[in-house]
Amino acid sequence: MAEVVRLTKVGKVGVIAVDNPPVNALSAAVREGLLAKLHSALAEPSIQALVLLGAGRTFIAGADIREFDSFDSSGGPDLNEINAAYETSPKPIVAAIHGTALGGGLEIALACHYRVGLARAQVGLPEVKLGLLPGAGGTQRLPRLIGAAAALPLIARGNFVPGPKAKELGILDQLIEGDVQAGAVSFAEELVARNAPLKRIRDLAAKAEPRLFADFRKEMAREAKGFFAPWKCIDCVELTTTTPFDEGLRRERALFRECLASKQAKAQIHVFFAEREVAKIPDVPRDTPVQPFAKAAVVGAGTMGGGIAMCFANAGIPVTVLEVNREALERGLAVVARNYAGTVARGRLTQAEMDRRMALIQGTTDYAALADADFLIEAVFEEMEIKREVFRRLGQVAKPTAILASNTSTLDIDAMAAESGRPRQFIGTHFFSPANVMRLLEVVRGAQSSRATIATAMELGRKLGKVAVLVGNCDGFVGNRMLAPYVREAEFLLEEGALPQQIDKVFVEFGLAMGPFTMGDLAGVDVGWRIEKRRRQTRSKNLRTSYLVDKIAERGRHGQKTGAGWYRYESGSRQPLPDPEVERIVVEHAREIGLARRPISDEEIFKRCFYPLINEGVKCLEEGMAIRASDIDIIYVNGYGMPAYLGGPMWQAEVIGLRAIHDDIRRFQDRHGGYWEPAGLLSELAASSGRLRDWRR
Ligand code: 3H9
Repeated sequence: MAEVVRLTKVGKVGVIAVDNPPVNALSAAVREGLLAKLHSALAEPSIQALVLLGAGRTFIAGADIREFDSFDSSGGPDLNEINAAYETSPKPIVAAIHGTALGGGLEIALACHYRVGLARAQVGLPEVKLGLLPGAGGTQRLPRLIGAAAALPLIARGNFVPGPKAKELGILDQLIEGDVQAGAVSFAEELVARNAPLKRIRDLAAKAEPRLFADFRKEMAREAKGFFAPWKCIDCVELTTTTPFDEGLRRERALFRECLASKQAKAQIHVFFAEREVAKIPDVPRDTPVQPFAKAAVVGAGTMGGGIAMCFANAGIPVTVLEVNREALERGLAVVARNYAGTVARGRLTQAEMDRRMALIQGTTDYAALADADFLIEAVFEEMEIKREVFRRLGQVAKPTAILASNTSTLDIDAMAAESGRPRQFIGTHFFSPANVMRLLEVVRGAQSSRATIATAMELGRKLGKVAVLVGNCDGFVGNRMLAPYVREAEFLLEEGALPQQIDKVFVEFGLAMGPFTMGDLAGVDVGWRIEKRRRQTRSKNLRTSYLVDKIAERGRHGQKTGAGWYRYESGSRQPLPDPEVERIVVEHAREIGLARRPISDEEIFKRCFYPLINEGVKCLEEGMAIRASDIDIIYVNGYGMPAYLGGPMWQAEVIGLRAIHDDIRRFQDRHGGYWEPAGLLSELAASSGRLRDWRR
């Protein structure tokens, strides 16, 4: 078997190369190899200095995350032991970074005496994104090297630093060009030639302004709300200013273990792997040819159309936006310009960059101007007749190879595909609002979408910086379909005795960005109402329907945009305020339908709303609307304000227990009948103690 760590000699320099594809993760075998090769090199008198590098496309991307389930029994030496051996080596060691040096990979580089890298190298301590902290000295060495102020955000946010910035910060001693091994070897030879000192970061003192940590904790309050690891990261960095190195290292490891044992880390690691799984489509192999998309078109310059056009412009793809008339077009493009100007004003975009992006967006009122587009997305009003008409026109003008897509959030993709006359080149691309901000893209597979069309839409998502999830064609697709019963039960609970603020609080405390009524106000009460009215047309008369939303919407309470919905809003504020008027409407409505309101517990609210959402997710899975349970989690983490530390609804289902959920659903079925039928797959897995995450159709 090929060695995962090799030692070769270039003149006086020993080169230790880690070769453990795909990312040189620090598996037990690699850790063993790193120590063994160091000992060999130290014992070899002709070697005077060492270079540590990674074979393949990365340096070392960190600990082997797959070994974390058996952290103490995975075998091989501990990373801290390896780092100590490298740091105390009497021969100088240079880490040579040509790709990513992440987590434990950067930690070992920090234990080396010098670091050099290519401009395209990336370094970082992303452990926090896995619900962890750097547990092999990263929190103790990086602040000592570059100062606590610079190290804090890198460790607590986990962002990657490109080579030139790493040089500027002092993480890299030198940027090199060309072959990384050759550059690092001559750097090492020079160290030997001038008898350079062995720079050991552990011996440096970390400096920090007195207010640094208090200020940074304040800065992180919102973005790290509910998360465990970022706060522990900050604690660890603070230790460098108060505690000797060895004691700091011990405390860091204790906190690392605390994180590793947490539910949050398990959920976040699940999300990490789920994000990688989501791109894998069983019947669309990775090498499926992708059609080039040099030019795009968007029909509709409303909120969604404008946002989608911005996505293309942000990715450097020219896009033509079509509207029915000049006024609507100009209004839409003005909103786009205002959005960009806001980003410029906040200092997050240069004026020149804004100008470049605006220049990529062309407006038109003439369908003929869309003839050269490769990918055309419809984002008009959510009405089937209007959409059919758009696709009839697009089918006529688009070039023969073009792919047509609809941004519908609920309507039947196949009905539109039929209208376009090219169902094989038809697909759904469901963006989430605001389209230029939200990461999620549901790619909706039509009955006849070709593999190339699917592969192209998934690739487009990646190009636009989205997480694309392939779903099936059903009402609401996956995300909104699951949301429907959650919102339905929330409205029933209002009738039975709860108020919007009580229900929302339960879900905010659970960790969601907002509860169902704040979400309804944000999306527009009228929008949900319109969808509900359409669904009523096909709903069995035996099923309970709430008409409460009609009473809110009919009063013009359409949500944030009208200053009132399920809440009221002060002028210019997005803060939902409980409204006595809503309470009056709710109480009056309950009286009218003859329901005696009762106190409702937070536990009932949680189960009544969240369990049907899970149940619907399981139905999506068994019907093949989602490929795997973890895809559904990705949808909720990226598009529905569920924090990664909850892992997504399907992950949560297993945390709570499928059996417990199933039994509660049965109990609700006895009490409320109707909607409360457990999904067949849920019953099956509950009975067999099976796992959603292992289930495939
Ligand atoms: C740590 O270091 C803890 C220490 O501080 C303390 C210890 C005591 N392990 O992302 P890709 C797999 S925590 C195992 O598609 P890319 C990945 O699942 C670690 N597997 O490639 C995928 O598998 P598959 C801190 C890993 O080019 C394949 O490699 N480090 C690991 O788009 C390709 O991955 C991190 O958090 C791993 N560490 O991006 C870095 N990493 O083909 C995590 C990847 O079966 N990694 N895999 O689906 C990354 O950020 C990206 O993978 C990277 C490459 C940027 C490196």
